[in-house]
Amino acid sequence: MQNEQIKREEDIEEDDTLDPGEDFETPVEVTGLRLRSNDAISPETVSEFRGNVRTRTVVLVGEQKAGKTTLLASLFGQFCNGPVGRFTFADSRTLLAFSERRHRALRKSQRKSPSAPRTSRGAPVHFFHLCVADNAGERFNILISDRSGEAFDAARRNTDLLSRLEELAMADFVCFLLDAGKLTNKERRAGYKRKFRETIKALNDNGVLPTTAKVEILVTKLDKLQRAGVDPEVLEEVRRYEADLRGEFAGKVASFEVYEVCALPRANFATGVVGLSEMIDRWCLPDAGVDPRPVPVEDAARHLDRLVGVWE
Ligand SMILES: Nc1nc2c(ncn2[C@@H]2O[C@H](COP(=O)(O)OP(=O)(O)O)[C@@H](O)[C@H]2O)c(=O)[nH]1
Ligand SMILES: [Mg+2]
Repeated sequence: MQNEQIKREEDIEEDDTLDPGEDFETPVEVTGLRLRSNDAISPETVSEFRGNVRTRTVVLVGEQKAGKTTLLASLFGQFCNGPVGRFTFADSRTLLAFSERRHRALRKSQRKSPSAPRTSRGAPVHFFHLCVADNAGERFNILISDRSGEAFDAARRNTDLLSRLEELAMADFVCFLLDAGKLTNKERRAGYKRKFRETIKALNDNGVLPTTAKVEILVTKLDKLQRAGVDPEVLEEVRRYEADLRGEFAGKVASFEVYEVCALPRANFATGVVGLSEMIDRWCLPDAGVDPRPVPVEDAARHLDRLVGVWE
């Protein structure tokens, strides 16, 4: 009897939050309990999820170890600590997945420093859900995709594989993570810069970036540029490269901007966490309004078409 009442209360509570679909729940027959798995959202269920609620979709693109998983873990971590800019945490359908990534990003592992788990090569894309609320209580739902960097690398070299990056078709924002640490290495940076540019080019030239998607270059691991002993020439090199990218792609996509971020400033704590609240601000920015009124036709032949001009 008491159990029934608890269950009814749970159902009521669930009704006014997002419906993630049946697939998110561990089957009752397996556990005997109705518990939500809260794991990251799989590609099969994401469109149903997007159908249920107005959502912004952010696709993180970056080679392995660029810092994709750490970025989303750190973003979640910031919301655990309190408001981030003008937003507070409201809900997440992937709490457990977020918490796990955050825990691993911070945990002291056998390595000398903490790190996020490697997103495995064969693993499909997964989505993390974050719902935030602004001061007026308005809620914004964001889905952030994470997948192995090797998949992007393979698609850059073999464009037949581009169609497998199914998350891109849903993207409102495509964020390319540029690892600032790699730009400090004089021997390797030319190759890295070329590959980074080629990835954007492959995605754009082959039409897999939606025409409305905003492209963001996120220069990650800013702390590595700001630690003691970094040659000031490196900073100039980064600025030059940013300008080159802007020159090449700004006219080709809906919007192209470069932002600096630091998700886990372990190379220089003085850098602090940088750019995450601005990032959330951009991702939640309302779309520019679209005027749905018909446009008058000049010298229209039909009376019907002239009406729009008369009403103006
Ligand atoms: N110094 C520094 N290291 C970072 C930062 N973000 C991520 N990392 C490190 O970069 C490595 C790769 O990060 P990860 O998130 O796993 O990259 P992913 O493969 O793109 O998901 C890990 O060892 C992280 O600790 C950062 O802002 N600063
Ligand atoms: Mg990863």
